[in-house]
Amino acid sequence: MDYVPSPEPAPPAGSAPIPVKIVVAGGFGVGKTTTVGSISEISPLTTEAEMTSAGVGIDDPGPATGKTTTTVAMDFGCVTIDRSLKLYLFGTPGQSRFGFMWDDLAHGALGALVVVDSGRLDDCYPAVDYFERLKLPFVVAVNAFDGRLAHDLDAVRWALAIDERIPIVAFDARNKLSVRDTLLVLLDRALADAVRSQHV
Ligand SMILES: Nc1nc2c(ncn2[C@@H]2O[C@H](COP(=O)(O)OP(=O)(O)OP(=O)(O)O)[C@@H](O)[C@H]2O)c(=O)[nH]1
Ligand SMILES: [Mg+2]
Repeated sequence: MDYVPSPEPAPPAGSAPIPVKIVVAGGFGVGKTTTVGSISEISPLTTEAEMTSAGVGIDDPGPATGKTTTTVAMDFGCVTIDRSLKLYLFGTPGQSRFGFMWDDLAHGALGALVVVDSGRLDDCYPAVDYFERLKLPFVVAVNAFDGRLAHDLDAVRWALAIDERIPIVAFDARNKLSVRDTLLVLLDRALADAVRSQHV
């Protein structure tokens, strides 16, 4: 008789989903707050402050975003993936002067979504580098501003020297399903890393 694997045991009726912390990180103005807001099933907590003339020449969000505010502490939102899993999303500030907050926000996280704007790769390298050094599972999510990428994914991987084992995907930060699919890639990645570490 053929072996039939037993199905995943369902969580006991009424049990709460397991909470999992995910960081949404990346450079200035790449779409982190938008990402958290698109998927969150609660009204996201944001800490936006008006950008002032003091940031001119320092904070450049690119020509076309119409960006007038920036995150000064964090974004927070959550999304239930299924009966057994609920993700708590913590968005980082993007400006490098708030970099000291990243360690706290990454503490205890299962993984990170590193959001990238393919038109401003210079701003994106530090985030990739940070998570490589932290050894936290991460996925590089290239935000297709206005539905297109300034460079294709292979070029972005090359330019940011992203290891071939790190997944890189294109997504739309304003689209809930696109953000969900990207988070699922991250969960797959984190699970694969956890399984691999059990076998070494
Ligand atoms: N056209 C377009 N605009 C976008 C997209 N994603 C974000 N934006 C806009 O880009 C700007 C920056 O988005 P945010 O989500 O605030 O970026 P952020 O990474 O949180 O920015 P900081 O917190 O300041 O680092 C906002 O004006 C958004 O409305 C996109 O996919 N397409
Ligand atoms: Mg933000």
